[in-house]
Amino acid sequence: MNAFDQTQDRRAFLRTAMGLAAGASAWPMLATASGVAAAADAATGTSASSAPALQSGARRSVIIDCDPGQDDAIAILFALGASDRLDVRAITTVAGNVPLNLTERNARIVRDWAERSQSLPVYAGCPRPLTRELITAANVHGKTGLEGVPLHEPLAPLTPQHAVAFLIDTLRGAPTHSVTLCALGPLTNLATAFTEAPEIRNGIREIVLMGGAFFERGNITPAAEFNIYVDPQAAQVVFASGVPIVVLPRDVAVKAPITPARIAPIRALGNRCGTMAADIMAAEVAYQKGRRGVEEAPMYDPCATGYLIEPSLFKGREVNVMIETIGEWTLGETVVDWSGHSGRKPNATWITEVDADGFYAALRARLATLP
Ligand SMILES: [Ca+2]
Repeated sequence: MNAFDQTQDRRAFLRTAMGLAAGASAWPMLATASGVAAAADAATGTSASSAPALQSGARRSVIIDCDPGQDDAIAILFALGASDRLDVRAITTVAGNVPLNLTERNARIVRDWAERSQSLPVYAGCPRPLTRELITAANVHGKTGLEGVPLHEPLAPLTPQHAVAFLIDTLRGAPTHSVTLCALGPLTNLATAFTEAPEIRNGIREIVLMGGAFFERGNITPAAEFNIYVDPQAAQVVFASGVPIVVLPRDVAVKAPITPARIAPIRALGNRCGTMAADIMAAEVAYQKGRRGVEEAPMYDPCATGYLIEPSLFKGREVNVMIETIGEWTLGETVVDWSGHSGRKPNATWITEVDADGFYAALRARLATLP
């Protein structure tokens, strides 16, 4: 561990000691509202210059909660390239694919690629799942979490507030049903915020998340998908929250696989963000080729931002989803009542179909607007 990591670890520890261990009342509820407003202003300025078809009212206010992570990085760039549709107000990070000190650092590196170092705040959140030990996917995403691309020292620091405190602050002050949460990692930050301040659910328009598997088998165990498996207790809190949820599961990720033929037009963009995305996708395909002998990789997190940008590319069904939190062999399984046997009320829209060619065309078009 180098000096940078040690510093990050100590900072993460201090934040946790100040925040989660002591409860919401001890969290610094300082004036983030002004920080968010400044970020929103900057984002609006960006969109005005780069997005001619800006339509007022159609633009969603979004917070991206993530664990970058190769596919998170592409998902973030996809969202930032769609500033006519999405007002990305902040990135909150959580432990998942790699430990928190790396996910928050990687989020700051990705915003640098998009030249949003000053106008897009990054907050670090929970360093471990609610009750379980952290399981990472460093075998897939590499030791840094962003295997396949050169990494620089981030240009700007974290915003010094716990991500959960930021979520509570922001959602409390938000107009009713106004903020979309795009969740791309384990749901620990969201569950902690909902538990500490249940009233903040009122500020949320929708949660659009990547996670789960039903028609496809799991990817971390035979039964479970990684994001849900890492923190099933958190996932159950979120799915029981009553907030509208759209799920982009493995079922749809495998229907828009990354292939060399789909990487080529993105690489041909020639800009920094297109090249980074292409290099990451190539690393994902190389990993799958080594592991399974096939030259394609599932497209995970970008499906969630893709849904926010072009919902007409996706199809799904309103269903009841429960999370297995005690199973001996099925921990973290998403139990989807596709046929309505249970009589339980639908609590999510489960996406199963995507227009894959349309999706990659949209991704390329959005990456093209970035530096
Ligand atoms: Ca992720």
